[in-house]
Amino acid sequence: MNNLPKKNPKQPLTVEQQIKRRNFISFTAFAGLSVAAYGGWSWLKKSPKETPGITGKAQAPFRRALNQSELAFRNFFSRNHLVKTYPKSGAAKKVRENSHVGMKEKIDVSLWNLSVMKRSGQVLLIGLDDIKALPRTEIVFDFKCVEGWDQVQYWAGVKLIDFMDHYRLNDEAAMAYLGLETPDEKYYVGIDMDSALHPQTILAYEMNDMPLTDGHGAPLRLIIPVKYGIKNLKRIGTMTFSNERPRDYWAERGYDYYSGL
Ligand SMILES: Nc1nc2c(c(=O)[nH]1)N[C@H]1C(S)=C(S)[C@@H](COP(=O)(O)O)O[C@H]1N2
Ligand SMILES: [Mo]
Repeated sequence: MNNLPKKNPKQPLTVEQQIKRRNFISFTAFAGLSVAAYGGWSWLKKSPKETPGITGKAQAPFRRALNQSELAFRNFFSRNHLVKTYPKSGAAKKVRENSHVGMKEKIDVSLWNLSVMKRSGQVLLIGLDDIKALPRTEIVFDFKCVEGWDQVQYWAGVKLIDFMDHYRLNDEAAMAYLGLETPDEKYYVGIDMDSALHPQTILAYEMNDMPLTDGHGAPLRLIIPVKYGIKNLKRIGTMTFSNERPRDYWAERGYDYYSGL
C-alpha cells in the first residue's frame, strides 16, 4: 500500500441518468450525421459541372468517381479474358439495326479508303481489298446495346491486332487510345488500347457471310465485343492514335467513356 491520498471514487450513475445520457448521445450523433449528409449533398450540388469536352454534363465529383471505377475495371481487364461465343446456328438471321449518325451520305465503296494517321504524321490509305487479303476471323457473340437490347450476331473481318501488326503500327499500338471516325466526322469513338488490341476486336466487313449492308456500316465497321454497341462504330473513315482520350460522341452526351462490359 502506498501513502498517496485516495481519489474520490465516482458515484455510479442511476438507471435514469444512464438513459438520459444515451438519449443525448444518440440524438447528437443523429443531428451530426444529418448535418454532414446535408452538407455533402449541397457540396455535390454546388460543385462545378465538369468542363464540357470529351465528357460532359456530370458534376465533377461524380465524374471523378466514374473515372476511379474505370481504373478499377481496367486493372481487372485482361486481353486473355474472352467474351462468350456461340455456334453460328445460334446467330440471328434478322439482325437489328440501330441508329445511323454519320451515315447520311451515300457511300461509294469503290472510292472508299481507310485513312490511318500514323504517329509520324504519315497517312496510310488502305482499300477494302487490302483488308480482305489479311487473315479472316469470325465471331458469334451477344451484341449489347445500352438501350437495353442484345442479340447473338455473326460477324467476320480481320482482327484489329493482326491489322496493326501487318501495317507495322507498333508505335501506334504503344499509345493509350485508338480513335475512329466516320468519313463525314459526325460519329466518333475513343477506345482504350487494351480493348482495341483484345483478340476478339475486329474490323468487320461481313455479317452472316455477306458483305456489310450500308445500314450495318459498309464497307468496314468496328466489332468490339468487350464494349457496348455505342463503341462499335459503323462506316469507319479514319483511324487515329493518341495518349489523350480521343473525342467520343456518346461520352460528350454524358455516357461512360469506357463503356466496357
Ligand atoms: N456510324 C455510327 N456507328 C454506330 C452508331 C451510329 O449511330 N453511327 N450507333 C451505335 C450503336 S448505339 C449501336 S447499338 C450499334 C448498332 O449497330 P447495328 O445497327 O449494326 O445493330 O452501332 C453503333 N455504331
Ligand atoms: Mo446502341
